[in-house]
Amino acid sequence: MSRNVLLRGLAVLAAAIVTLTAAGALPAQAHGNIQNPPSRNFSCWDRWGAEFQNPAMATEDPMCWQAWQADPSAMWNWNGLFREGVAGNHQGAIPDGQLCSAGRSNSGRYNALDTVGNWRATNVSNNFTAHIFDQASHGADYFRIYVTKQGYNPTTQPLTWGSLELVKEVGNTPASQWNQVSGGVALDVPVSAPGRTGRHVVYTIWQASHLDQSYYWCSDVNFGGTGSTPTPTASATSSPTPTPSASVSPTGSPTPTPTAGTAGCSVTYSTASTWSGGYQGDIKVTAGSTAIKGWTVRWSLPSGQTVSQSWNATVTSSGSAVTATNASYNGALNAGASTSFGFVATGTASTPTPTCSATV
Ligand SMILES: [Cu+2]
Repeated sequence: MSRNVLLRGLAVLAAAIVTLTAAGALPAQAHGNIQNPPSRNFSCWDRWGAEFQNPAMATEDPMCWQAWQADPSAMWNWNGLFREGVAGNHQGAIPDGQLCSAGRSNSGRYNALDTVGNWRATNVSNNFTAHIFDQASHGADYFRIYVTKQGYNPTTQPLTWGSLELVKEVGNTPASQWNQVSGGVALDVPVSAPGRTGRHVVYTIWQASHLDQSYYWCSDVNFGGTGSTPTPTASATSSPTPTPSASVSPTGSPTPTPTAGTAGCSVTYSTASTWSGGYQGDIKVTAGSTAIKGWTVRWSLPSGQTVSQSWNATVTSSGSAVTATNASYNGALNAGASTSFGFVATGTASTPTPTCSATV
């Protein structure tokens, strides 16, 4: 976990204490989650934890909004979505339609994650990498990663065991074999889910090794939804070769500060998390003093880096130059309003200076 995330966590914790109405809503300390493609509750925490009472969420991100309204502790405890004592009989323990809440585990804390609707989805290619974060170095007896079959529509159908296909199994993997990262250990699991396009759910089961403790995560994905580059793997052949190009690189001008009285848009960049060989960046777009209809953000990557995944924007790259344009649902912003998008890139995190242009 990066310092940014830790600091945000502290800010969120402070907010939680102020607004705490139910006991037991403090974050648990030592579990984990899939951070990419992010699970529903990790994603909602990541995007909205610092402003979970912002009413803009109701229109910008209604599925996260309903989850926060139902039980904010499902997001504060993004790392605690597990059951115990299942003895490997996951299908017996979790009824159809309750897969994303681990069968209404933890006294129903996570029930809203089962709600059917248009959850924000992460754009992935058919070969992608599952990035799993384990704060307590539990390690894994095994992982099972399922992806829904082509034809299943997560925006209108409840998730059932019959809608899933097991596409990846990982055997016993003690924490010593995971990557050491800030705040714990992490494992990158290559996943192949051929023959799929559009919206799907990735369902990950992590059988932790310290107890009979099983974690269940629903990640919303969109196969082939962008021009983002494929997840880099040794066998990838279609990754563009980064070629430093002064002519298409951003100008490197300082990040504009959101200022009242300025038309157009401005951006702020933050590194959400880092791990060995990659990092996640978040970019917040804020409209100026007038409403805008769409936005384009440009920045440059250090030589050799590529963007492998993105969400809430269409991200394309040409050499080291990256261009992100708004998704259909987050282009229109009222004066002073903000939205954000994210991406995963290879390499070591740097601090880019994105620029923003708006259509009005
Ligand atoms: Cu734990």
